[in-house]
Amino acid sequence: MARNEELPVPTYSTLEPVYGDGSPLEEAQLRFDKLKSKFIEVFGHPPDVYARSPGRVNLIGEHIDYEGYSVLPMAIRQDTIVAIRKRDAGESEKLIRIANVSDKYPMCIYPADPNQDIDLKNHKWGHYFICGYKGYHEYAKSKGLDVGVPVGLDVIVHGTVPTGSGLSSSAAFVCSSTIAIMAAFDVSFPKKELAQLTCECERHIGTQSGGMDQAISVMAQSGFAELIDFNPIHATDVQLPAGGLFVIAHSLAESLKAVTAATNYNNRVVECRLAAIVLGIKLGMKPQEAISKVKTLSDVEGLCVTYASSHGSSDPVSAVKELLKEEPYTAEDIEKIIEENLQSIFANSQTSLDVLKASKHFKLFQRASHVYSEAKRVFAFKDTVSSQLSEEDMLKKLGDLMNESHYSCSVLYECSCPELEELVKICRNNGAFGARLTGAGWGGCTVSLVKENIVPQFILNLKEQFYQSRIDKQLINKNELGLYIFASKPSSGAAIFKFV
Ligand code: NG1
Repeated sequence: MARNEELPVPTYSTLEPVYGDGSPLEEAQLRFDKLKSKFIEVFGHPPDVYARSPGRVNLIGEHIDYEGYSVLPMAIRQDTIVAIRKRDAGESEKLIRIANVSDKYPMCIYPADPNQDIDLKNHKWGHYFICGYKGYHEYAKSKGLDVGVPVGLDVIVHGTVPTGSGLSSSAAFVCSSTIAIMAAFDVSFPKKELAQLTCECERHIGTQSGGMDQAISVMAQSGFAELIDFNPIHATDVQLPAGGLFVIAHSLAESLKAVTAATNYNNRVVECRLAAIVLGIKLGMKPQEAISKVKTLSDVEGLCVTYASSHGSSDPVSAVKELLKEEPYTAEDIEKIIEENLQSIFANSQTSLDVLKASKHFKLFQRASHVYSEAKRVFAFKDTVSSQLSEEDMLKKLGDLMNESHYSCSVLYECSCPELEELVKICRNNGAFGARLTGAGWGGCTVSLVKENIVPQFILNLKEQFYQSRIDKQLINKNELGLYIFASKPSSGAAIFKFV
């Protein structure tokens, strides 16, 4: 049997294979009906095809995918659906018109030119669709496919993944857009190619994303979390222990990743690259060699381990402790070590140059310590899940690893925020085995591992201790609480729907 990642995204003619039965199916049916009627109302025709892609919660392995390390997320049931109709070459308007079922998002109109630049200074929600559009064309061309002359596309979107929540609403949107475009053009790629291609698509928005979110959104299997490896992309099913559930809770601080990239997300990507180059040089590489060859911390892990083993350890963090200083480095400090000016290293990447402009110092020790220790925790988590421990001991051990991960994200990687800290504390006080921020951080959600039989009480307690004061201040509406706190089981990945 072909491996999951070699298969194309499945195409269904009914909703059951993805949405199951009962109320989830009824809800989905309503969403699709609404999409279709809105499509006809706005564009005068029904859509040709629909694609859906889910959000995800990352259980462990934060900010290490772009350093080449494996991560362990699971897909959630919330997803983005994109309905699309390709206009005929003869139809006059060569425009991409993107509307949304929600009135919060006004229609965005773009030219059909796949080589257009995305105006990053003027952020619009429709840009994420154009990421998929550009990425699809680049990839199809690189594979020698005839993409024909640009034609107009009519598109309507409906998403249920809360935005800015660390649950990957952006990847759900980029993946569903790319898959809808492919389906509209009658093209299909295996999931592993699609996972890589959609990751590159999303970089058009200006974040130097790793590939976790797109990989899980495309490759998830219902009932399993996935251990995702990169270079090459590969997903291994991970059966989570019975008796525990993951509860996702929103801190209500919105993380605007694309807007804050220069000081937050991309800043960390640049700091990791600099830490890796400096480590490479301290471990014997010539500066020029390190600059040209070392892209990520995983590239110098071998050197760090060799160094550590000559000092009685096998842990790359011990090399970091010996070789990097804890005080933040200035640009001049680093330039002295690498014998090159920082601008020239990143000359090909405008988003990295933006980071340099926005940063006065670089915390190389802290970032490298986080990445190496977090990478180890992912495998410890995976090993614990497949160990012979009793259910209770297993859940405790997994919880401890989640707590350690949060500490590292908060203290070493500094991607937490006061609201996340408050919420994590409340989750732990109410019986979670472990609780941590999930996703990029700086706002968004926490994920807690909770004994299944206390989940309803846990949710009630969080409502009282975290959300009630926010409801009183009218930050959220009490009827919408289910959008901000919910338990989730691993859901299925992307799918295409063609109804006859
Ligand atoms: P979210 O939580 O979707 O912003 C981001 C990156 C991931 C990963 C995590 C941190 C994108 C699309 N996703 O996720 O690749 O690096 O942060 O672990 O940029």
